[in-house]
Amino acid sequence: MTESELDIHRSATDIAEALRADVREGLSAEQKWLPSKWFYDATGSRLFEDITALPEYYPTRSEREVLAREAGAIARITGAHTLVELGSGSSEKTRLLLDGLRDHGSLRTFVPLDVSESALAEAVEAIQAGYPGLDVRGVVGDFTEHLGLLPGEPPRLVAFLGGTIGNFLPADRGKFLRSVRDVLAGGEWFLLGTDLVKDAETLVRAYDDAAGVTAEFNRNVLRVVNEVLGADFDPDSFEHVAHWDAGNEWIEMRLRAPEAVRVSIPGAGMEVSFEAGEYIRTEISAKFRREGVTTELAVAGFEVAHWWTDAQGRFGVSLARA
Ligand code: AVJ
Repeated sequence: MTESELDIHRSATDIAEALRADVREGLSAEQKWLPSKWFYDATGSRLFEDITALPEYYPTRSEREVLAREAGAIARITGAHTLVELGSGSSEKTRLLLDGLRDHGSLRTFVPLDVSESALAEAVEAIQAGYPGLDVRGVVGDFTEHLGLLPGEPPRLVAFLGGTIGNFLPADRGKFLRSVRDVLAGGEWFLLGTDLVKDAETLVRAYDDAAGVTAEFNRNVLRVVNEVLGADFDPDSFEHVAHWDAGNEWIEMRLRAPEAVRVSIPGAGMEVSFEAGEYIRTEISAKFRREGVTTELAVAGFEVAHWWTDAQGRFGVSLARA
């Protein structure tokens, strides 16, 4: 892996600076919170890969079922020359799309974008080895900030898979969808994966697995804050909570301090106190309904051309035209 193969929009100082700002804002709020993107250092990215193999975590398998079934159709409909994947992680499901586009004969460039440099570097290497002749341009960056810098020749297909759209608060979601629409020309494509509303038990189990992998993933954000900002969180003392908010139709992950504790975060110049039972909201993972997805895409300036789900109706994939 040579450096020129990764386009890095985030240096170590950028990262520390951005984390410091988020920690200062989120941990001084009345209801403490941290953005979920900070889960994904090398350890967190690996833990997330482990989550996707858990028996309780169905979204990855459900989405894969749809992509395996529809990749050929997606290639035929879009005829994309460039596949851009936002938050690509290991790019494992992307292979289904790459295979479809390659077999169709239109694919030239693949642009995976991810905040995790380690996950991206691995993915770029693996994809390059598996697809000789494909121009792979990895971009390390934050898809909320670096969308305008995407390379690749049109028509492009931007894929945002895994249900990661659910990690935005509703207002940010609208802005994000708009920003995707704004970097595309009319007639280009957006492929969006959305986890769907279902019974609470299935949902909560997917975010609170018996083996405790999701709990470790959740606590990893405190390890990241310790490492980058020199904080003295005791991650193991915080309890993992996965709460289904039926009103908002989202899963909320929390880290709960069972006892009062004071934490020092020198890199953010702050001390943070927790009362017994007080928690940090570390992630929301919104669940969707077909009508809601179609409406939100329309408001952002897309037209939904296709809607597919897995056989059990657990996960939805929309193909929308800009
Ligand atoms: C990959 C962001 C979609 O919200 O389901 C998995 C992350 N969090 N288990 C999700 C996650 C807890 C995941 N996304």
